[in-house]
Amino acid sequence: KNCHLAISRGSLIVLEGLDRSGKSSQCSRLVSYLQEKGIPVEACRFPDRSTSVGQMISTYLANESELDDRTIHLLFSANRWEKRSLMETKLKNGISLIVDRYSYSGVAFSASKGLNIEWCKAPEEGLIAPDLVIYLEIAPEKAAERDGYGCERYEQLEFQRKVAQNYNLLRDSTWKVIDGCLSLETIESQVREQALECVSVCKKGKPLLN
Ligand code: T5A
Ligand code: NA
Repeated sequence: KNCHLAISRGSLIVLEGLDRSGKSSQCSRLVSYLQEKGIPVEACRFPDRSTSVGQMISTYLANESELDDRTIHLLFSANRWEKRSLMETKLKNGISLIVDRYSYSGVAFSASKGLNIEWCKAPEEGLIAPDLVIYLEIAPEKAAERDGYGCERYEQLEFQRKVAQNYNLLRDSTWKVIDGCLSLETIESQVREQALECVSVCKKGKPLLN
């Protein structure tokens, strides 16, 4: 009898969308749900403001410092690179990761300042590729009506319109688009369905990709 002792790997599931589209709310709901189902899972988010790079980013987002557009772009990317090996270890140990923003945010936001999109993509090359990207689609005008909008640097209507256009250019086969204007509960159930399917495909031995 064949004994496969290798642990099946976890899934890398990313939530993306405009500011206030509901990503953080859905990430925490999904993590709780998978935990209840006994699936090993952890949450992470970018920017990760807990590191020294993350603190520079946080200060910039709060408009408390100024940085050159390319410099802040590379800091956002560095903030993902500093978590890369830990993420790989966790995935290989069977832990699924629910990630609040990833490279797509990095490219979509910086490109909206007029930086060349290919230049923006370059430093992201070699990070672990997500198995599933859930994009919460919302009109920029609708997002602007939500609580807390306008507090940080990029939360401006004109800018968010450009970000939405750039996200559109980044869509690939890993993306599932969900209407972000539905109720929290309706979105939650759609997110669950997509996540469970993804976890089961990865478990069956889908390789980890860069
Ligand atoms: N950025 C980020 C870059 O430029 N480059 C990068 O590489 C990265 C990673 C900070 C900024 O950095 C930029 C993008 C951002 O501008 P952040 O820390 O993720 O990114 O920003 P936050 O302010 O934490 O989060 P967001 O503003 O994006 O909000 P979320 O997480 O999308 O939304 P959430 O869940 O907090 O919900 C917002 C409000 O809407 C309500 C919630 O209750 C809440 O009040 N809500 C709903 N209301 C009605 N119906 C629903 N379905 C709702 N879902 C949520
Ligand atoms: Na958030």
